[in-house]
This record gives sequence, C-alpha cells and structure tokens, in this order.
Amino acid sequence: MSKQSEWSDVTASNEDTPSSSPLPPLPPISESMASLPGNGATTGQAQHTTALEGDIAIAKKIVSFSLSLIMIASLAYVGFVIFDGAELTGYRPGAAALESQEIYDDLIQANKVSLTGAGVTVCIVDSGLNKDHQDLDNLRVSKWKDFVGNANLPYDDHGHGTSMAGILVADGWMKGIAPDVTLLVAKALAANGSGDDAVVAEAIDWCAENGAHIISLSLGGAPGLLPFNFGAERSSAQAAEDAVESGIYVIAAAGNDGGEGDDGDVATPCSETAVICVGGVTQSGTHWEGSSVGDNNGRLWPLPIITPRSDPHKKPELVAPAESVAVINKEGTWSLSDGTSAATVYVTGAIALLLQNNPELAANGSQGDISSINQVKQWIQQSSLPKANQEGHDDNYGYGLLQIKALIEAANPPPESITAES
Ligand SMILES: [Ca+2]
Ligand SMILES: [Ca+2]
Repeated sequence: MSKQSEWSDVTASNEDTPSSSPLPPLPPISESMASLPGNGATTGQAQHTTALEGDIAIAKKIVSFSLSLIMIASLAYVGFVIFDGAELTGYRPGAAALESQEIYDDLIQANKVSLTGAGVTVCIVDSGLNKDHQDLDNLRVSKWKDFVGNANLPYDDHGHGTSMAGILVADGWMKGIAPDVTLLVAKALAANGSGDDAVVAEAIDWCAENGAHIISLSLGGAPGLLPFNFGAERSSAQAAEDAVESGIYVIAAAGNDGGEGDDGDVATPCSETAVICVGGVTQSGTHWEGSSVGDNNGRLWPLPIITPRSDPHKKPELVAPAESVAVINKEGTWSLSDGTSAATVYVTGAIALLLQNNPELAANGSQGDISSINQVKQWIQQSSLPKANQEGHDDNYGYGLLQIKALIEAANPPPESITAES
C-alpha cells in the first residue's frame, strides 16, 4: 500500500495531473528487474512519464539482487525423503546443493574456523522470513518488523529473505556461516521482491536503533542520478552512511547487471564509501559474469557523477559465492540460486565471526565509530585472495575472494617475536 502511494508521489508531482487519476500499476518483478539500467528494455514506461521522471522512478526503486526468483526447480533438488524405519523424519537436499555448499565453504575458508557468531547481532533487510523450514528448527528471531504489511509475526511472501537468512543461520542440512548470531529481521521488500528506497531507509534505521552490529542488504537500486536527494524522503544511501558513521557494519550487494548491459557502477547503497560492497564468484572462483563492475577512477558523465575511489573503499571491495549457491527456500526444500545477494550474506557471516572473535571491533550502542570499520576494510583488502595475476584492486574482482580464516588472522597477527623469526 505505502509503496504504491510513494510510487504515485513521484509520478504525480506534475500539478497538471489530477489527484484523482488512477495510480500507475506497480510493475511485476520481471518488469522492475528489467527496468534496471542494463537489464533490458523499458518499454511502456516512456508512454506514461518523461524520461527524467522515469529515471527518478527507477532511482527510487530497490530490488532484491538475486535470480532466486526463478529458483531452479526446487523439487529437483529435494533429493529424497528420509525414512527412519517406517517413519518419515524429513527431507534432504539433493547432491548438487550439498556439493555446492561444500565447494563454497572450502573456497572461502568457512570450514577452517570454529566460530559461530554468538554474541553478534545481525539485521537482515529483505522480503521477510519463513521460519517453517526444517533447517531453521533451532532459530529464534530476536526482533521482527514488517515495513510492508505491519504483521506481528515473521512471514515471507516472496522467498528471497528466507533464502538469504538461511545462508547465515541455517542449522540443518544447510550450515549457515554464523548460525548463533542474534537475528533481527526487517521486511522491506514486497511479495514481488521490490520495495521503495525510502522504506528500505526506514528499515536500515530500525536495524541501527535495535542494536545491530551488522546490517545485511541483499538488495539495491540504480545509482541516484543527481548529487542530491529527490524530495524530502530519506534514502537508503543516507541511512547506510549514518549507520557506518556510528560503527555499524553495512554489507550490501554489488548488483546483478554485470557484463555488456552494466550501467558502469555498483548499485546503491553499496556504492557508499564505507559500506562493504560484495560482488560474486562461480564455484571455480572466477568472477561471476552477472556481478556488477565498480567505477573506481570516477566519471562526470553519464550521471551520476562518481568521484574517484581510494583504498580500502574501492568497489566492489570483495567477491563471494554467487553462482548456483545452495539455499533453503520458503517452500521448505532447497534450491540453487544465482546472485550477488547470496555473496553479500557470506560476507555478513564472515564479519559476524570476526566480531565474535574481536568484540572490540563492534559498535557498542552509541560507542562505535567509523574507524573500526575502516580498519576492518583494510584487513579485507589484505586478506582477500586476488585472482591470478591481479595487481591491486580489480573493478570486477574487488580486492579478491573472501577468505574468512585469513581475515580473522589479519585482525589478530601473531606476537612480534614470532613474526621476527619468519
Ligand atoms: Ca552496475
Ligand atoms: Ca570511470
């Protein structure tokens, strides 16, 4: 409801438009994905709005960056039903999902640390959460807020949020990266997987107000076209900046418009300086072709103006699993999913493990500040694994592939007497 009226506020700002005119229909998800620059045609839009109005509408639209909308026929990956004697005790994922989990855990060193994220509070802003999955049997959601429908109990009418949460906290066939975190869930994306930028901003603020150490954003929108905010509404970029200024880690997706159709930079809000922006890799560790490129030497045209970026804030900062990632789904089974959405949650999990090991790096209420985040980003730069022959930052591959053990070691160097011998 609120989303429709926000949408109409943008397009009805022309005073010639009678206030009683019907709202433009909300595009189905396939269309709003397609309307992201680089993802295809924007047929139809030009009939209703001027080019600038259309651009503004796009800039105010946030979508979940995952192709899990078209999750590979989940039933094919259920595998088989488990019988204990004659009794049905559950289902298990198919071989492809289990194999994918193992490959990626190995690739990012998730299997080389024994931390679980205990004591760390993570807030996921997405389409919600369906807790009924058997891999979430032990999950307790600490706080839930529905910015779309105002429901008191968690639900997920899209599925993206459930799949993303599973990468972090599943504890069954799927093993989340940090299953013991304290979980906050904000539903800001609607049943079609998209939402309004101002609503996402509200959700980010809620995460910060409710004690999040880390805010995980598997979503994004086209970069703002002008160097100021449209209207009086708060943007997700502003909310993310305020969160990092207070020492809260914000992890966000680079976007899935990689390749020829790329708009030339990562999405908002991951484009914000101190936000950690995550691109994607395949199971062989190569750049996933759908993962967005970062513009790090800056540009004046086309808008938006991008100022050159410097270490350790070049975009994307790093890459993580993004192709055929094994996820739980809201139907209660398992799927394989593509997208920088998934990659984002892997990095969220890694930072949660780091903060469990080094709680002094986490914001403590209002005590935190951005210096810890800048420090951790330097460690990300140092510890991530570059691709072959990579020198420095790569616009597609970032500083390299997430290496969880190496990241924690970078933050905890051995005593000097030992390093002196080596
Ligand atoms: Ca892009
Ligand atoms: Ca450039």
